[in-house]
Formats: sequence, structure tokens, C-alpha cells
Amino acid sequence: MSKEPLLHFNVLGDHRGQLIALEENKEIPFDFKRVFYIYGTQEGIPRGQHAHYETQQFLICIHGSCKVSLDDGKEKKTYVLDKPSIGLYQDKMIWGEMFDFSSDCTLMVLANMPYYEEDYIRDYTQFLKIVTND
Ligand code: T46
Repeated sequence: MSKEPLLHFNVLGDHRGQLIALEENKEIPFDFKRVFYIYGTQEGIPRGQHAHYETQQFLICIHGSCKVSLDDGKEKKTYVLDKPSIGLYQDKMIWGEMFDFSSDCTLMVLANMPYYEEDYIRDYTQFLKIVTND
């Protein structure tokens, strides 16, 4: 993985509490066209387990915690998302898996494209073939 994907946001806090603002092409490194969030993930169940041809994603755990592994076909790294002040960039053609969800976890995802199932690579062997030009 070339660039550090884990980003720490500026927290605008005062005596009332905290606020984090995310803008396209500033804190989030792309224009976003879609927001979705997953929650209520059952214990021991992983999610994701796919890559995208073109979709870039930015993952923020806005409540609770989870882990995310990012794999470019050569190297796999795991990140802990356990506060709303950090976010993880998942570039296109990076295999992502989300796991170890706390029962109260809400994982919000910003994406640069609308949802297209055709953009998903859900087979790891196929993913490896593509990234290694095999
Ligand atoms: C990711 C993790 C965190 C839609 O209709 N629209 C959407 O925008 C999305 C993301 C999904 N769907 C449908 C497709 C499936 O019928 O919702 C169903 C569940 O999707 P999926 O099995 O891909 O869910 P997860 O939790 O394994 O993965 C999702 C995202 O797909 C993925 O990109 O990063 O959440």
C-alpha cells in the first residue's frame, strides 16, 4: 500500500461537545456520491470481503469499533477503527474486509460512485489474478 490510508480528523470541540466536518476533496480525498452505513452486525461475522474496479471508499466508525483489513494483493494490513475522529481510505482495487465488530458498531462509508454490483469483485482468486496481471 503506497499512501497511509488511516487519517485523523480535526476535532472541533468546545465545552458543549465535539464536532467533525468532512468535505469532498479536503478531509475526504474524492467527490462523494453515496453514503451508506452498516450496523447490527452479528458477533463473529465479517463483512465486505471484496474489492471494487472503480469505487473508492472512506470508512468511519461513528459508534463502537471494528477492524478493517486492506489488501493490495501483495500486502495486507489491519486497522482498528474505534473512534469517530479517524477514517480509513480504501482505494479501488484494494480487497477490504471488516471484522471484530462491537455490538454497538455503526460503520459509515462514503463512496465516490453510486452502487453498481458490476463494480464488485467478490472472488479473491479473481482479484489476485487481476492485480498480478495473471
Ligand atoms: C463495504 C462494507 C462496509 C445496495 O443496494 N446499495 C449499496 O450502496 C450497498 C453498499 C449495498 N447494497 C446491497 C447489495 C446487497 O444486496 O445491500 C446488500 C448487502 O451488501 P453487501 O453484501 O455488499 O454488504 P457488506 O456489508 O458485505 O459490504 C458493504 C459494502 O458493499 C462494502 O463496499 O465496504 O459494506
